[in-house]
Amino acid sequence: MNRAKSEAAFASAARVIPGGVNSPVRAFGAVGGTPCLIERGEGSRLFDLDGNSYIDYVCSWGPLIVGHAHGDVVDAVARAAAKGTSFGAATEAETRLAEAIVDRVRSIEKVRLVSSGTEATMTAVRLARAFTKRPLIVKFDGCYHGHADHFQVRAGSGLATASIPSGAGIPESVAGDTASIPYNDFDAVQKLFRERGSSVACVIVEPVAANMGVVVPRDGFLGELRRLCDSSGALLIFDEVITGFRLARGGAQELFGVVPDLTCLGKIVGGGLPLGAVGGRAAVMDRLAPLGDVYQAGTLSGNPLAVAAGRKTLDLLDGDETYSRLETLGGKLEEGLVEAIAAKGAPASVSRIGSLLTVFLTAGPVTDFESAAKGSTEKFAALFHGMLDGGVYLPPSAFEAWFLSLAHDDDDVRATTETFCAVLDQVF
Ligand code: KE4
Repeated sequence: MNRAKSEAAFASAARVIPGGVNSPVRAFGAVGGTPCLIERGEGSRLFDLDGNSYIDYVCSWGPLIVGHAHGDVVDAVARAAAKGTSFGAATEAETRLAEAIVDRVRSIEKVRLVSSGTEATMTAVRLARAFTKRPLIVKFDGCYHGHADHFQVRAGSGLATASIPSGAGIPESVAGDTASIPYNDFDAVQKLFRERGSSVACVIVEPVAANMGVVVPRDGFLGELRRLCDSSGALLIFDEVITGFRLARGGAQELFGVVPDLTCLGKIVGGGLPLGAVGGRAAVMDRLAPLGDVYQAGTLSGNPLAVAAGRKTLDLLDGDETYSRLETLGGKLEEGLVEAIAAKGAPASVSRIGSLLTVFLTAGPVTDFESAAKGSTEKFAALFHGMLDGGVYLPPSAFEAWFLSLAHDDDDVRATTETFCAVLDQVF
């Protein structure tokens, strides 16, 4: 594929933007080569500056579950923009979106709108520390909760991709209050609570991990976290920035039947515009200023355009068929990939739940970050570029999820699996 215009444009970007990108995962650091600069998106496809078209499995890392440039979302944003882009004052639209979130997510009685998933998770942890008067955060290796200081301890996503287990610039005095243990490891979490339970403010967990690749919780794992938090007085925080409104109308907590104290949302809730949310029990949420003494603020929190995009996206997900369609399409894609792997006899495996999936270049099973990291990054790079040249845009990292949308169809799945089958021959 000719990507001359992207290469020239990326060189310009790199002169004024660190690494040429405004978020590290967009760089092709782990896979090599020059990132495609995108001209536009339409439905399930991206188009780069050179006019190349790709079936998109990044979907802006999850938000675009109804597809790129959905007419109803674009119209909603345009109508909101025509009335003004930001007021720094309350609007009814924020209330309507908050009501829509409360209606969908059973654990949320009150919700605060913010501008990113990181702000949501930061606020959730601050609330937990204030509510419990304890310092310790428990997270899981390979899970990613945004780039706030206290989360950058053996985190997934871009930190794992760039092999930066813990970011520079974070003093031990901060990182020392974060304990990171293996995901799905009952013994490790029970041991931690035996030894330090009285100091634990919260356990924050991706109810389905998607930042080490997709790793589903072992049976009973989320319930055990709930039990341990209840017995110790710690709060359970579900980071549903990826899973929220994707795995079910009420998120992963609806699917697994475990109720957290706080839920963090992002991505889909903003419909592709900057919006996150933190919600939960009123007794906890009411500690937020101006009611309480936990301070959180944001100039553009609840921005009218992001609220319009998010509300329209949630409305579009309300069709009866939404989640069965995503499940069916995800199942077809998984089936095609598994068949190709079996036909090749390749040491690879597919991990999927609903419209989230990952191809691990290791036979598996993959149950945590250590097993996820067994895949060859060199072979992943070959897979990534083979798929890209075949017109399929995968996340440029072995530690991310492939995202399907309602705009993907059977033709996309067929083209993807055919390309995958051909590329496997180049990889193995
Ligand atoms: P943001 O601050 O990027 O909106 O959200 C942070 C975040 C929090 N929690 C989870 C479970 C997340 O996955 C994320 C962000 N996800 C990454 C990709 N896996 C965002 C992509 C990027 O960093 O550019």
